[in-house]
Amino acid sequence: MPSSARYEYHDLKPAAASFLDDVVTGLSAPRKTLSPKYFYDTRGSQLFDAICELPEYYPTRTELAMLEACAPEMAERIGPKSGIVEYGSGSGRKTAILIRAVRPLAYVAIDISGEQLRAAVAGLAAAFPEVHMVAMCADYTRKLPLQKLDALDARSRVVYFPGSTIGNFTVPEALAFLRNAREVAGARGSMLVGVDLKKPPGLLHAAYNDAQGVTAAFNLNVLHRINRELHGDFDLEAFEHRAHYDAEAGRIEMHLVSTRDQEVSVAGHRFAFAAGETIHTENSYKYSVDEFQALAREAGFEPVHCWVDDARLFSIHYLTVPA
Ligand code: AVJ
Repeated sequence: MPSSARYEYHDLKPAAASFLDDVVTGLSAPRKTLSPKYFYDTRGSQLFDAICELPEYYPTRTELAMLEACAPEMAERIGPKSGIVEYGSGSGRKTAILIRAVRPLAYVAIDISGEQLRAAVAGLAAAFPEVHMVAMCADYTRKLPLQKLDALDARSRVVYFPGSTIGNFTVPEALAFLRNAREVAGARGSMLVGVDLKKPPGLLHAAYNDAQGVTAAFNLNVLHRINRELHGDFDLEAFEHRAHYDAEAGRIEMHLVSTRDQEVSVAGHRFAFAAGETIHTENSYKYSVDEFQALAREAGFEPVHCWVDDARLFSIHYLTVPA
C-alpha cells in the first residue's frame, strides 16, 4: 500500500458480549430469531460478496449500473465540499463510484466487520488521497458519537446507505433509523439510500434461493460463527436454509429450519428445537417508490428525487433535511 493511503481508524468495539446476549435472547424466544447483523464475520462478508455476483441476485448489479449512470446527477444535487457518511461500507465498490463523482472533503465509513472495513477504506484512501478518510468499526444500529462528524468541516453531510440494507429493518425500525440518519445529516444535509423495489415474487424467490446454494451457505454460516465464537454445538447438517416472500408483509423472510428434534447448547445455555421449527434470521423488505417516500417524510426528510432502473428492479432515493 502506498504511504499516501492514510485514514483514521476508530474501533468502537461492537462488543462480543452483546453477541452472546443477543443469541441467548433470540434463541430463548417462543419464535427463535437471530439478527442479520451477525452474518457479517469475515467468512460471512466473503459469502455476501459472492451472493452479489450471482446471476439471480439482481440488486447489487442493478444498483452499480444505476450509480455509474447517475453519479454525476447525484453529485450535482449534493454539491461541493460535502462529507459523506456511509453505513455498512462493505467492499467499497459503490462508494468509489460515488466519491469519484461527488469529490467530497471527507468520507466516513461505519461498518461492523472490522477487517473488511479496513481493507475497503485503505483502498479508497489510496484511490482518493485528497479526501479525508475515516473508518469507524461500530454497530450503526446503536447511537454513535457525533462529535467526530462535526470535526470533518464539511459544508453539508450526506448519509449514504446503499444496498437496500434498510430492508433488514421492520417498518418501525426503518423509521427510527431514518430519523437518526436525519440527525446525522444535520442542517442542509441529505441522504442517498438504495431501496429494493416490490416485484413479481418469482424473481424475489430466485434471488434468495440461488441454484449454487451460496445464500444457503451465507445463512448457515451464522451457526458456524456461534459454534466458533460462543462455544456452540450446532450440527450444521441438521439445519436447512429457507427463504420465502410474504406478500402481505412485503418482505422476504430467511429462516434456518431444524430438520429433526434436537437440543443445542451455546456457552452453557441449552435450546430445544422441534423438527420443522425455525430460527428467523433475516427480513428483507421491498418498498414501492411511494411507500418509501411516505416513510422518509414521516422521518422528517423531504424526498426530492428517486432514480429507478428501466426494469424497475431497484430504486435510489435522494432525501434532504428541510431547513
Ligand atoms: C444486504 C440486506 C441487502 O436483504 O438482500 C442477500 C442480504 N440476504 N441474500 C438482502 C441478503 C440474502 C441483503 N442485504
